[in-house]
Order: sequence, then structure tokens, then C-alpha cells
Amino acid sequence: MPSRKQIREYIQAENASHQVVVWSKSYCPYCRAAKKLVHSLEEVEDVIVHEIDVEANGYLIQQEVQALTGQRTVPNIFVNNQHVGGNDDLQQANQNGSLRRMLLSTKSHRWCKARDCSNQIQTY
Ligand SMILES: N[C@@H](CCC(=O)N[C@@H](CS)C(=O)NCC(=O)O)C(=O)O
Repeated sequence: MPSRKQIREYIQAENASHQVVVWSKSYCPYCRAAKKLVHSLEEVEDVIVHEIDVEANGYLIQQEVQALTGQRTVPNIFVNNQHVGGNDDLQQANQNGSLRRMLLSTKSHRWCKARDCSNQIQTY
């Protein structure tokens, strides 16, 4: 079994390596709504969904995501390595425009650097 430190490093590496990370459960309706929204946004270029009810060590991942964010429930969503929150928070951020700003502030991030997308995306 991986140590807590290994699990934490895995979560942090995933959050830092993708524009959008959704820690999810496959049967969860709030997760479904969050995934639907994320996949509908044209600003989203790189999204990874982790279904922690089926993924190995999912229980440990949930515990550690909770320790990192203070949020017990899924979905638990990160945009450009910033914690957004759950589905309610995501929907609200989409409506008030803050999600778009977070999605576009990509220049400094690892996933974008790897693709050299600095000319394509405006930084806010
Ligand atoms: N208001 C939250 C509701 C999320 C929620 O209740 N998720 C359930 C799964 S559908 C949950 O995480 N339950 C605890 C658990 O699965 O450990 C949101 O919008 O994300």
C-alpha cells in the first residue's frame, strides 16, 4: 500500500500537470454535472477525471484530497492547480465568469508549457 506521502505527491502532481482535474466518483450525479460542464467549455483543453470509486487506492486519495482542501465530498475540482470546490462552486464560477479567467490563466502552468501554447492563450 502506498504511503500517505506518496498519495499526496500523486495528487499534487496530477493537479499541477493538467488544466482541469476532477476527483470524481463514477455514480455521483454532482460529478456527472461537473464533468458535463467541463467538457462543454471551449477554454478547456486538458482535463483529467479520476473516478476514485474504481481507481486503485481511491479511498486513500479521497482522504488525502480532503486533507489538502478541507472538502470531503466529490467532485473535488482543480483548475490550473487552484482548488475550485465541488459542483455547486464550479457552476457558480462558470456563471460569474471566474472559471473562464482561471481557465485562461494558463501560461505559467506545466501542462501548457509542455505544449508551448504561450502564443495561443491570453494571460489574465
Ligand atoms: N454540494 C456538493 C454535493 C456533493 C456530494 O454530495 N457528493 C456526494 C457523492 S454524490 C459525496 O461526496 N458523498 C460522500 C462520499 O462519497 O464520500 C457539490 O455540489 O459538489
